Amino acid sequence: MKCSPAPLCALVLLSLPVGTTSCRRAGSENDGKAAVLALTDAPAVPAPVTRRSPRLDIVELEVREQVMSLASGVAYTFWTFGGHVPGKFIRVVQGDTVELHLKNDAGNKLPHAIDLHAVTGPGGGAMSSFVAPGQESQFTFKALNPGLYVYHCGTPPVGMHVANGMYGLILVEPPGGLPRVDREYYVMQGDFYTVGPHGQPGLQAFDEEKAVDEKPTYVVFNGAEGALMDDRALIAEVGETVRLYVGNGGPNLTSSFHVIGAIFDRVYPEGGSRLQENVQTTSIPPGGAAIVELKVQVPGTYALVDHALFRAFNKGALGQLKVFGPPAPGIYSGPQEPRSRTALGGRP
Ligand SMILES: [Cu+2]
Repeated sequence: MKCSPAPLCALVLLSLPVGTTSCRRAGSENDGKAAVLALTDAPAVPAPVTRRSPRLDIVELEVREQVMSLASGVAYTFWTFGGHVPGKFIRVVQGDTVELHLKNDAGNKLPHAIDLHAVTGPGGGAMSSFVAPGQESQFTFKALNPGLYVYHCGTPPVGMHVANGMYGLILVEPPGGLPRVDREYYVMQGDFYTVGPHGQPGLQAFDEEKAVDEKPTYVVFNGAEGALMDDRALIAEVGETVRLYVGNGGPNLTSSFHVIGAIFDRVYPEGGSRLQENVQTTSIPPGGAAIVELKVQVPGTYALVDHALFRAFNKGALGQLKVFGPPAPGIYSGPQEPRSRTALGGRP
């Protein structure tokens, strides 16, 4: 066995399960034995995997309760997996064994847990991972089924923990990985419930009655109004194929996910294995996900929306995909000077 750097290897061996003899190397996918996964914050996605052989993946998540921006001038106390909403993106391969470590920051007020929909086992890991502030829990599961799965907090009241932002995605790729694309992004919708009305500035408290009534104040992508707008928009170049890993944390609303001016060439509905083609709007339930792919062919700005449109234009479920490159007038002209029917050879 060869390890580098040596101090890391020594540290790693101390904490590996019995029978494991490999080093833990952050982000490495080539030794086929074990690695600490490199996790990403949305909209970034970890690098694609090409492995065909399973290994041990060590996932380290830390719960943080922290005040962040929900909208311009609006603050909210989010509960997070890793300091952002949605939580860190986890990428493994079918057949991998995942050793999940959940730390609950000592500065937090509440216990938390994680229920991953990629787990086959009671509670999706929620009871095994229940952890008090300042403590760490651990459990291990085998990623039996490929697909795109939601994870979320499993501590009662679960609805409230999820409403405060405790959700993310785990992708279980088939051996060898998904077909290659040019760009991949991580987008996750969630609905939020504040005591103050939409746009009221200042620190806003959670409104349980609105949550129970399923009347959100905000519906957003990636944890905040404007998280995917302007200089934070997703980007691509003409001719590229873009894959979006789209999740819905809810806790209540089903998303009618749509990109205005684009057609999804391929969708894996519900994050499953079957392909659907040529889709305008895909339905993503709370606790569900979809993989959507589109080849961008005309430059410009495309709006990502929940096509329940008052959510998009009045509650925040609006993002942007900016496509750069040469015009493609054969596909889309842009504004034209109207021609008369006479000029077209028709009768006036
Ligand atoms: Cu929680």
